[in-house]
Amino acid sequence: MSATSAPVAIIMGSRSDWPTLKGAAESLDALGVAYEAKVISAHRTPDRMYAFAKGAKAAGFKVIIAGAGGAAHLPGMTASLTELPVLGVPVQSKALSGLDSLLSIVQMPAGIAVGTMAIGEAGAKNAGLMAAQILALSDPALAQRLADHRARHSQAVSETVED
Ligand code: RP5
Repeated sequence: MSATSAPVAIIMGSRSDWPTLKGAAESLDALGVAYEAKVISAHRTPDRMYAFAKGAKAAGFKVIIAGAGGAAHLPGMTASLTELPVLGVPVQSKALSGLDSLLSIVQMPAGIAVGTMAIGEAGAKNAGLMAAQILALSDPALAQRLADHRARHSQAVSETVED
């Protein structure tokens, strides 16, 4: 895998996951954090998943956001192949509304960690924020942008119930 200047990789099992995972991209855009987005399926492109996960740290990535739906083994399999932190986003499935995705990602046996987010767009947006928070531990300028972002988020909440 070629070197990257983006600290975050957003990977997903299908192009059909992008409408959900772009929530993570939007959070990262808002905070000025670069990312690369790729379609990598654990069961349809296992060799691509293996090559990506094994090479991700050496390529320069610091955090991986992995989204998938249904039998969503992409986050756990990726986490098993890299020491980088992996944030799993359960994509809302047609059959079970994402409960299948959630349980597939969240129930990791002890020993390999995946940080599991909420189902769907909220989970993807929060995955972007969490990735930025991890990076901000060693990036004071990003920490300040995060603090400003939170302040704006808070200020947007009106105390009154009517306009
Ligand atoms: C999973 O199957 C993907 O993560 C996606 O959420 C789901 C459906 O994929 P498509 O059939 O739309 O490609 O692997």
